[in-house]
Amino acid sequence: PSPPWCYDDHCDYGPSHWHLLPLSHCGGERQSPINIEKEKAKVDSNLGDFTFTKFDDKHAIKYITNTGHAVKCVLKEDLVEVSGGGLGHVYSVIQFHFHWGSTSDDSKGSEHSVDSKRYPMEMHIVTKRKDLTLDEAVKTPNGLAVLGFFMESDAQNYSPYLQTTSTSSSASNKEYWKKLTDYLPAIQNISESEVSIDDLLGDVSRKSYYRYNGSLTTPKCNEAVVWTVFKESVEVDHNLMMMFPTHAGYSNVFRPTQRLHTRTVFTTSASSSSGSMLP
Ligand code: 1SD
Ligand code: ZN
Repeated sequence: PSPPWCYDDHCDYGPSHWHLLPLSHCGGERQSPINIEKEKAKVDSNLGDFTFTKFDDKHAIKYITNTGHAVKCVLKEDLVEVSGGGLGHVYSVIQFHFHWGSTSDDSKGSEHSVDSKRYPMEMHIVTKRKDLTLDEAVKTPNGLAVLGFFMESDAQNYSPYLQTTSTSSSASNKEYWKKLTDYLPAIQNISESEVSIDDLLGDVSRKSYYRYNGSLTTPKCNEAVVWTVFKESVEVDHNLMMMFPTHAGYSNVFRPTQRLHTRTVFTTSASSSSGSMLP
């Protein structure tokens, strides 16, 4: 078995040593996460709308688990799907999970950043090309597609002094996040849950996003991921968001920013989701 890795360089294999792990790709040149520079993102007209199948299924989660690095919701196989969005293949959702910071600091926790802005949490919906096995997919440049959503604390909006730069969806999802986080204290033995991906995402726009070729953000960092990072963030009740570091038993579970090297980040064309068209 592979030696254990961690996020804080307090074990033998912290992020700066992940590339030394057996069969690791972590030292490659298409690694994730990255900092996305808005000005440098290239508009790609192929980045159309996604089709989300069964994202509203309240019985899609098979179980919820604490992996020691993340809280992961594993879905029933070949049920929930994603296509469109310039992906060129049908992908089935395997699982979704979260990366977070700590209870004392809302300024970090996400893996990606946009113009160096980090968010307190990021949700990853991990999907696999339907025509490949998982073994094949992790060896194929577009074998996996991960959909990343930033979570933003609704507490920010209570302060008249703090202005958020991104638009975020309203907290219409609070009851569902409560449902999910209610599971956290007993996270090791969860089997059923009645919450859908749509419930958690609420009314966040899924039309505006960034696209780039990258990797898994955990060892062995396979360079098999087509990344989608959505521009609009999901607003989550601050106290509920804090349940993750509180109950999981660890904080700051995000990989440091990786170099872009020769890659290009693509973007959907500027859309109506932010900014007013009025004079
Ligand atoms: O961090 C996850 C990891 O937990 C695992 O789920 C992997 C997929 O097998 O994906 C990575 S990530 O790249 O989606 N962060
Ligand atoms: Zn992840």
